[in-house]
Order: sequence, then C-alpha cells, then structure tokens
Amino acid sequence: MQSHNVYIGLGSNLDNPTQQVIDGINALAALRETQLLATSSLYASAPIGPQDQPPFINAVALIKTALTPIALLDALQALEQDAGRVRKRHWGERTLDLDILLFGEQTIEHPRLKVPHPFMCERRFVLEPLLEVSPHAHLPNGTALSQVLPKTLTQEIWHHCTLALDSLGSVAPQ
Ligand code: A4P
Ligand code: MG
Repeated sequence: MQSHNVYIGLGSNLDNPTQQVIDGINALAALRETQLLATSSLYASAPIGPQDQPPFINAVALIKTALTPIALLDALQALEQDAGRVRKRHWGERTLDLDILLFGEQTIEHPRLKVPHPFMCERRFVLEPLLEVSPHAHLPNGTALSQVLPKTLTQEIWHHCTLALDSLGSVAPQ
C-alpha cells in the first residue's frame, strides 16, 4: 500500500497545553498504519482569532501513513474527542487541535478536508515548527515554505521546549 509523508499541526490552549500536545504526538505515533518520523520543538504564541483566550502551545509532527486522507482526518478527529475537545467557537479555545497541513504532494478540495491547510501560510506558529522539521518543505505548487515565512515574522512566538524522540517513536520533553 502507498504511504505518504504528512505534516500535522498540533495546538492546545486548555488543560495543560504542553502535556496535551505531547500526548497528541504520542497518539499520532500509535495510529494504525502510521509511523512518527519527526517532531518539532514546542512553541508558545498569543492566540490568533478571539483574544480573550489563553496563549497556545503549538508543534508540528511529520508522520508516514498508509491511511487515506479522509481516514486520517477521521482518526485525528477521534483523537481530538479523546482529548476531551468541545467545539466552542471558531478559532476559539481547545484542548487539542490536529490539522493536516500537507499530505504528500496532494492538493485536496473535499467538503471535509482542504489540503494544504487553508491558513498555514499565514501563521508563524505553523511555518516555524514545520521548517524546523523540514527546512526544504514546499507546497504542492512548488513554493518553498521558507519563502513564505518572512511575511509572518511580525507574529511573536517563543520557543517553549525541545522534544526528544526515542527509538520507539515516543516523545518526552528535554
Ligand atoms: N478541515 C478542513 N481542512 C482541514 C485540514 N486540513 N485539517 C475541516 C483538519 N481539518 C480540516 O475544524 C473545522 C473543520 O475543518 C473540521 O471538521 C474538518 O472537517 P475545527 O478544528 O473543528 O474548527 P475551527 O476551530 O473552527 O477551525 P480550524 O480551521 O481548525 O481552526 P484553526 O485554523 O486550526 O485555528 N492561535 C494560535 N496562536 N495557535 C493556534 O493553534 N489555532 C486556532 C484554530 C486559532 N488561533 C490559534 C491557533
Ligand atoms: Mg482544526
């Protein structure tokens, strides 16, 4: 079966966000037909969207998966539910948000799934961790993400902690 390299954006700003993101990465590693290849550091940033919510912790994980895009989306939404996610408001607070950023070289326009993620190029908290994992990453149209990052640099983010990936594919803070 064909496998694809997929970048997942993780975000949390409720109920111990650092632990939520670490647990989220470990849950990605445990998905069927999926292998965790790399993870970024954790980054902290002010919320984009409603400002009356706590700051976010974000990271990007690179996985290799044989799941189809929609099967992966179903699996990610199940993990969000496991993390106790309640949908409150658009761009609002959440215990765990798992977004598919890039799925191989595919462009996907499905009622439930748009890839590349529609806002990824506007968000430093996505681009910076993704480029930490893969400095040469590009969009399906060939645009290098390193070329897109500079216009987001007015958004402040802070390096929060580095993660260590062990030989079993699980992560812990360093
Ligand atoms: N969906 C479509 N495309 C995708 C994709 N590529 N990956 C659909 C995942 N899901 C995708 O998502 C709504 C629907 O998007 C899903 O049912 C899926 O079928 P949602 O997470 O339930 O709802 P939402 O919060 O209204 O929208 P969205 O687009 O996920 O929000 P974002 O874009 O993730 O933004 N500020 C900081 N600093 N850090 C953050 O992480 N996150 C958000 C949420 C806002 N501000 C933030 C952060
Ligand atoms: Mg989402």
